[in-house]
Amino acid sequence: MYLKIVLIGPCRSGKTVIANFLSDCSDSVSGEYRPTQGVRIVEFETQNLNMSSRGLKAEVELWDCSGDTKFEPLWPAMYKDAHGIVFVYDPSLPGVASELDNYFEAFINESGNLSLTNTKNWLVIKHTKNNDSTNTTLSNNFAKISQVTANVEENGQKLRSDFSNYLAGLVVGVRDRNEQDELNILTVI
Ligand SMILES: Nc1nc2c(ncn2[C@@H]2O[C@H](COP(=O)(O)OP(=O)(O)OP(=O)(O)O)[C@@H](O)[C@H]2O)c(=O)[nH]1
Ligand SMILES: [Mg+2]
Repeated sequence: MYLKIVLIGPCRSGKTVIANFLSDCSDSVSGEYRPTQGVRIVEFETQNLNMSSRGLKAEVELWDCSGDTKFEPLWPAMYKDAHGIVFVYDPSLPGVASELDNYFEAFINESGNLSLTNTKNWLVIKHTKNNDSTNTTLSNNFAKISQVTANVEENGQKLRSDFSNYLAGLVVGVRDRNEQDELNILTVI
């Protein structure tokens, strides 16, 4: 099974660091900030997901998107045919709540991608890079979404397992939808 997942959120929130970590490209965080130019796609296979998805493997295509609005013309390519969306934010950066609302509007409300309107296919990662205690409250758009807190350096294992649970849910959802599609075809025939 193939899954396309979009990673979006403000600049400097750590999307590239998280994408590298989850795809096993890198376990270390280098201090140098290199903004993603447009989008970068990393691919990996899921390993052991949880019980409900036992036996199901997925090829994950993680779209590590730039948070810069100058790349807005690329947004339609980013959300097209995506199965899931992961919002990443750093609560210590200013203005992130309204930036997240902008992505929400474009990727969920206006994209026309039905998979992305299903709250089960969303994940919010609150990424705390340092021990800054500044906090941010997200708008009501995000009230129903499961939110996890991550810190790649201090507890990468937790991020891996939270992400794995999210993937397991996606895999089961996509499988059920495929089965339903097959049933629908059979009843038409
Ligand atoms: N110490 C520490 N630094 C981090 C961590 N995550 C990200 N950083 C740093 O924060 C900066 C931004 O991280 P990126 O992952 O490049 O941010 P991004 O969300 O991909 O940004 P754009 O590509 O511009 O949208 C870089 O300098 C990273 O090294 C972390 O967990 N710990
Ligand atoms: Mg990046």
